[in-house]
Amino acid sequence: MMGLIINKGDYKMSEIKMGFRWFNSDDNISLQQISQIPQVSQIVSALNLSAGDVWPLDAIKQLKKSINSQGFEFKVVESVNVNDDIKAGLPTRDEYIENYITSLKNLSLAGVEVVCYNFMPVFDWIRTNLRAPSNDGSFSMQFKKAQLPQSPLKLSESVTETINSYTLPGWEADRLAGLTQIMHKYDGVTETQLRENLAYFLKAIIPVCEQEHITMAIHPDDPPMSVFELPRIYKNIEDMRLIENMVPSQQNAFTICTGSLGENPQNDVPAIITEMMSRGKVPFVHLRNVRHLNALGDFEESAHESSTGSLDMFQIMKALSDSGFHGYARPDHGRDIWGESGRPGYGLFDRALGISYLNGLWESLQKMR
Ligand code: DNO
Ligand code: MN
Repeated sequence: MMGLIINKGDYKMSEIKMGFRWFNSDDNISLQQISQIPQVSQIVSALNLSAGDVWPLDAIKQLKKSINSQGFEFKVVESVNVNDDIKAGLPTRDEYIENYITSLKNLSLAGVEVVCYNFMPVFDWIRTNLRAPSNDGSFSMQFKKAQLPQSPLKLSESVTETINSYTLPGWEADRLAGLTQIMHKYDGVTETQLRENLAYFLKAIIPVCEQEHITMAIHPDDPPMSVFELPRIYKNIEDMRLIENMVPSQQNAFTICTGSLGENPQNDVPAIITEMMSRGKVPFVHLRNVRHLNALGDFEESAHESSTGSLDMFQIMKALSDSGFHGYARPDHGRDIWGESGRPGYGLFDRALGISYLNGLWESLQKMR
């Protein structure tokens, strides 16, 4: 009879600390609602500040307090956005880097361990349709290269119509007003130059991260290709190796976003996980599926289940489990289902379904070990 008792400690050789992204005072979802999803221990959040502002310690502590008061930990920040002057390598970058360092020190004082950021010029992730209807009455996001207009302003007009009062990151009204000017900052900035600018930034901040025990986790470019003729430098495993070598340090690491990398059918996501895990470079993962529409890189965001998309989520979870993952994870974008129509990709229902599915895969993998 004793043999039937499964001692959790026997199979817990890997551990996934599951989180949920929460947009703080800008979110229509409450922490209490999130606390009703089984097995979520982390809130992944950020202060709603402009890229380049210092994150004040008081405000961080207040955010932490509200997160802790619902029984969650606040160990992962997403994102501390990098000002365009740093990405474009302008002379003003040093001032912004100083601010960034102050923010990192304050985050460390509040117990934050992982900082997710991205190095995409001008925009964050981009889609050509934020609310494409499916036959079952759900809505999902799509990217079709041929539908990308010449000008980003045209895209913003067409996509913002569909998303109530929410804007995509990087598409805020005040930024759009100065968009032409921001785009001009990148005149002549090639991929090589952008890489040099990332290296400059990392060389300044990673020694501080080593002291403060903060791991930087860069998020892939989404989609993993150049858009609006802007350079993009985290699209595949080759790019990741280049970023790793800019500053060899355990603190210079990656957010592996299975959806963003997996949008390119050429990217073998389980292999990327296995290689980067072998060097301890995966503190944080975003888990989501995508459905490839063709070989050009067009895609639609599907539900998390393998059967609904092009990625094999079992093989992805297995790669994490087999390589001894002990980090933080969260479901990424979901569809809009059951009449929900809030922030694109970040509704409550489909992400909660996603977590339950991912946790199911994880439990089986651990018990089978
Ligand atoms: C896309 C999303 C993004 C991501 C930011 C990170 O896959 O996860 O919103 O959070 O680009 O800086
Ligand atoms: Mn992601």
